[in-house]
Amino acid sequence: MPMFKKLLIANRGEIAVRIHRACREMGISTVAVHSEADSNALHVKMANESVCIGPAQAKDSYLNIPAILAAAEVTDAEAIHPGFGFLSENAKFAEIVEELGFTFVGPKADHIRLMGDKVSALEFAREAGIPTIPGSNGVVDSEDAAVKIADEIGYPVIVKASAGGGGRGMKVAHSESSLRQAINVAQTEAHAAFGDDRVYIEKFLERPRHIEIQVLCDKHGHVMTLGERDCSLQRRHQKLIEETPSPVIKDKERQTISEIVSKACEQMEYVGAGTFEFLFEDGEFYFIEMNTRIQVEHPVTEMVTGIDIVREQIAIAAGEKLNFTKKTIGLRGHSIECRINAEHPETFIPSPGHVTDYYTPGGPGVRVDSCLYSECDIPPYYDAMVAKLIVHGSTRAEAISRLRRALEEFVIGGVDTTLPLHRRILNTSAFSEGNYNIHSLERFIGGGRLDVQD
Ligand code: MV4
Repeated sequence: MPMFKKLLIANRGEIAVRIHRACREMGISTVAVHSEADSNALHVKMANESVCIGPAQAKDSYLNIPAILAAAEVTDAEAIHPGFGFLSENAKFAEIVEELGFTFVGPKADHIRLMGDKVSALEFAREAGIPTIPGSNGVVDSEDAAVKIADEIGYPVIVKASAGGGGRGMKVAHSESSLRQAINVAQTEAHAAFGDDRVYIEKFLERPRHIEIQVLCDKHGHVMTLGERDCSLQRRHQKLIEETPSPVIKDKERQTISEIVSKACEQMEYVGAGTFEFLFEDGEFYFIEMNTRIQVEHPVTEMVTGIDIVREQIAIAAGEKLNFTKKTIGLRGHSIECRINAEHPETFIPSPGHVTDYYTPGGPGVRVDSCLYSECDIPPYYDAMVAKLIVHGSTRAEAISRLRRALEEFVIGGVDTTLPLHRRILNTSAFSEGNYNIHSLERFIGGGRLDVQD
């Protein structure tokens, strides 16, 4: 299969810019799509062609499947890259794209569907030998069934919606009575939110870290694992800082879990970029979900592997073979990413509006992926993330020094941003020591310490 001549980018913001960059380096012409609110957006200015696909609200534009397909049709695009969010994990969209004769840059629709349903994802993981958290091993359909399982695994337990994921539709229960209530509330909420009331339960892990493994798989059965990312520093399931390697993962642990996910990918004949999400506690990995899209935090993996993951996604979609000699790539140095949102650094109130000044840091080991430019406007309709600052160093200590320095240089004027919060986090000894878990950031924002508490 020859490489695409033209690719449509079904997204906006920094990831649309990121995809454009990969395309240009591959000699591919790009089509941007945009809402009426994004006519002056950077991804539109950069693209070789652009098509307005509807009003500002995402449901009328970036989620408008007929409009996006029409844009691909009229511009003669051969492939569609969905980025992240929006239609990236919509199995129906992937299916229609392919039915109409375009190439979807991503996995097969069946795999998107399999992983979108958390009960089926867990069932697959268990069968493939990926470690999971003790629990119901499937749907729990009554209070009594839930109580029976909780008595076996012990409290606390967590009730999760099968159609949820990313933290939506979860309830923790510390006793039989709270579990009975949690089951009912979770089922009702899941039915209302997703039209699917199936829930399952797991032992609740109290102090885990969030560790994820990046994979790349081609259409010829080749699988590569690209190490882990530690994404434990999050607030309300929105990650703020990600790094690789994780300060707590030993080489042997990485090797073992990488081999397990690699075999699972081979077994399912997965295609494209994917991420296996784990909770990691007391030296053990527990699978929670798989993401079948490019992720926001992919650049830290690119910095330590030297692999352009977006380029590989496109090459894989075009039918090329991964041309790496090792299944598990060597990792060089350390990388950290700060997600910079246009929101107040303490209240997190969104701060859309006019950007008056914009100066990005540079120098050794510094990368900025952003959709901002001086005098641009940040529309109020979409995600608040406007820039990612990524650093690389030969050691974790060097990466931290570089990140502190780059955060000092970064100027975004006219709107509130989370830059001051990042500067504060980078000045804690807990971050320097790598001493944090999934709860640390929320405590720190509440005025407490970042350190893991016992
Ligand atoms: C858990 C858990 C503790 N124990 N499952 C939240 C998002 C979703 N992907 C899974 N999540 C969790 N599942 C068990 N059995 C704690 C969380 C969790 C979490 C996980 C990753 C990153 C941030 C988190 C914040 C709160 C709770």
